[in-house]
Amino acid sequence: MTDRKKGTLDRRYVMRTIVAQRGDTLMVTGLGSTTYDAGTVDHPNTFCLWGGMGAAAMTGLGLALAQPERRVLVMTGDGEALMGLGALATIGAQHPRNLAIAIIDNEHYSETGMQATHTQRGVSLGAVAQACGFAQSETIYTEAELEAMVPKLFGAEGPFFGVIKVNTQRYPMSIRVRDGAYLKDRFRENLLGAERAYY
Ligand SMILES: Cc1ncc(C[n+]2csc(CCOP(=O)(O)OP(=O)(O)O)c2C)c(N)n1
Ligand SMILES: [Mg+2]
Repeated sequence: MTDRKKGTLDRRYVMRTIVAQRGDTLMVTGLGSTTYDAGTVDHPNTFCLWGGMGAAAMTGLGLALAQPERRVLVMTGDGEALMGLGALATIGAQHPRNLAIAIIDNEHYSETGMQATHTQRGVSLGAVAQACGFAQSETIYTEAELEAMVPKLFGAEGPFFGVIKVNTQRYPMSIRVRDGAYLKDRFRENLLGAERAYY
């Protein structure tokens, strides 16, 4: 199964559209661009990995298992997801109902110079997730499809996997808060309260 159509969606439009409906969802963003995209809509309920590659899905799984009453959404890039592909097998096996993963798939490693990723050569992350036993997996290309997918990211029985094909537009690599320890503490404190956050 291959994804041969080209993405035309704008990644920042995608991020804004999804975040606008997040409610109290806990979000994890992957390294590089998804963290920069989310930075434009920074939120204490967002934990950004920023520079750690291949760990977003596993971080989301841990959070989903630790917080079964909360919805958890991981938003990361195709390159980042490809680096931690085994995570999808573990998520399929664990089957957390409260976890969704959205891949911003531009078919490139954009931050490091736009090298092609495997998805440009026909690897379908959506098909991998499906084969790993995710409850649902979809690959989308259009605004209408995005509109239909957003409620599923926040409400469909998980694990839900959404591949969002975007264009190759690059944006400034900026992050408002650059202190990783602070970002971690802010996320924990917001989630657990100051009493429990540091035990
Ligand atoms: C272990 C590791 N290897 C390599 C890098 C360098 N690196 C930073 S961003 C990036 C590309 C990420 O690509 P993708 O996840 O597709 O994000 P996007 O295309 O949206 O920028 C790479 C290879 C890194 N940060 N960590
Ligand atoms: Mg990419």
